Amino acid sequence: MPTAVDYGDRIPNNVGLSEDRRLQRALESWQPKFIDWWRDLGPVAFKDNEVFLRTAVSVGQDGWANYDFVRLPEYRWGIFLAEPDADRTIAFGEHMGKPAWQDVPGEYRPDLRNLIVIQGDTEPASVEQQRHLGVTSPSLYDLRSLFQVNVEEGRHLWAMVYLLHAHFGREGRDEADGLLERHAGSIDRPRILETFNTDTSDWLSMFMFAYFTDRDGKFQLSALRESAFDPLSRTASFMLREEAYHMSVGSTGVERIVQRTAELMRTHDTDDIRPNGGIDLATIQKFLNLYASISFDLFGGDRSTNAANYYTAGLKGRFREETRDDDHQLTDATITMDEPRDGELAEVEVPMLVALNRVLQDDYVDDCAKGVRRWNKILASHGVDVELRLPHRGFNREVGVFAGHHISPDGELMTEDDWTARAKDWLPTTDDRDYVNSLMVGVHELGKMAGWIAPPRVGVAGKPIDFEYVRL
Ligand code: BYC
Ligand code: FE
Ligand code: FE
Repeated sequence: MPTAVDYGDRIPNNVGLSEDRRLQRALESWQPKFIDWWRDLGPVAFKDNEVFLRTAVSVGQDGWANYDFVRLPEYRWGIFLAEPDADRTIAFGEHMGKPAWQDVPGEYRPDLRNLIVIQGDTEPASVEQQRHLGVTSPSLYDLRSLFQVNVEEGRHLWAMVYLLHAHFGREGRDEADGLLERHAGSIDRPRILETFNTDTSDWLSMFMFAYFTDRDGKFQLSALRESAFDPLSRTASFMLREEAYHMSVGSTGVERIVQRTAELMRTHDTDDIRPNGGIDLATIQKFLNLYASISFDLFGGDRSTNAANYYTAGLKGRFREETRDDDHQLTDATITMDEPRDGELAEVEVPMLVALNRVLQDDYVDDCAKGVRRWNKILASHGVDVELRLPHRGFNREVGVFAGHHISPDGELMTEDDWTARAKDWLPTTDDRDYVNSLMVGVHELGKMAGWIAPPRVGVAGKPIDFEYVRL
């Protein structure tokens, strides 16, 4: 299978699409639906401006992407799988040691299809959630970042649609259509996971989403990369390479806000920097609490027989499965986790197999904490003695063992009344949102930056920060 991407085809790919006419025709008939969807529900502003974007040109380690000016609707969305490993064997579960599957075993068809549909549903959802953000971008640099993330989420949709068309027959084609029919926030046909129906219409939300929610993408894709179904593994592998950039948009975005906030606090010697046009730390913490908690929900139930079945079948592994020195069967393994019991949080021992969503979430939380530490270093370097913190896992949860309980960001189990009375200190209020929205005035002049965020440290692909990333 070629490493280089074939841009000669209508659909760029490295899967030899031109050798499978049926599949090629099926995907070519889906393509105009995708383009219509992009026009209707993709970015609303700067629709036809040229944007300095990276496009994948190879799946090899070096020089896999190039940068050039492209109009968004003309972006070459394609199908790229990481290089195959002909000797790849299954790393866990009951089929461990056997060759990875190139096709879907009949017994696992419904489960695999389900996982692929759920993954695929999130990708266009995020584009829909972010569609108005171009209007209010704090700079041309940020406008480019947004569009880069958006086109790659569009490509991630292609990655899942390819699997559905190539491996799931008629049902797969119907599901591929469904991915364009559900919409973020729609009353009648919402996106499958609730987090992808929420409002992400300001840039503080955008950066928190890219930090916390795209990072769920990293961990879910890492678990799918372990899959015995090799095409899924290889496509997840390549998606992860793109994903790194999305998370960096989030982490540097929040970092730049924190930087600006700290500067304003020092200059004006006050926490109350709203009169100076900054986003106060209390507001940043509330948005952090919100996006962390709705992203914790994306791991599914803390106890999940689905997760156990996926693992045993070899469909979905753990983060970096091969680096774990256990039997990769987990029939006797246990973990301890906290959960609400008799009015308090208790440590309970649970078979690891049914707690795999929690195991993945543990790795995710460790990863989330790294950025928070970096943001706190910036605060400390400005002499600010307040720190940002990740909320407790049980805070504000709708899914899993904490759902229905009322837990503070510090992890205190409370009555509903007490929790509700304090919620305004923990989550963005209407007033907070109004204030943040009042700052969302697009800055699209060359070299200019909105006042509530510091400039980035470096530009993109060796270009200066004040480069014309989007041609106006
Ligand atoms: N909302 O056993 P349970 C990304 C359902 S992000 C609504 O607890 P399971 C991206 C569940 O479907 C990564 N429903 O959970 C980021 C099940 O329904 P059924 C996306 C939920 O199945 C930013 C029932 O509740 N990828 O890429 O072990 C921008 C009981 O389920 C939710 C994936 O998620 C929820 N939050 O785990 C762009 C990977 N949670 O089957 C992109 C694929 C659970 O009883 N998905 N339910 O009808 C999965 O691995 C699993 O489906 C989940 C749920 C981890 C999501
Ligand atoms: Fe994605
Ligand atoms: Fe992403």
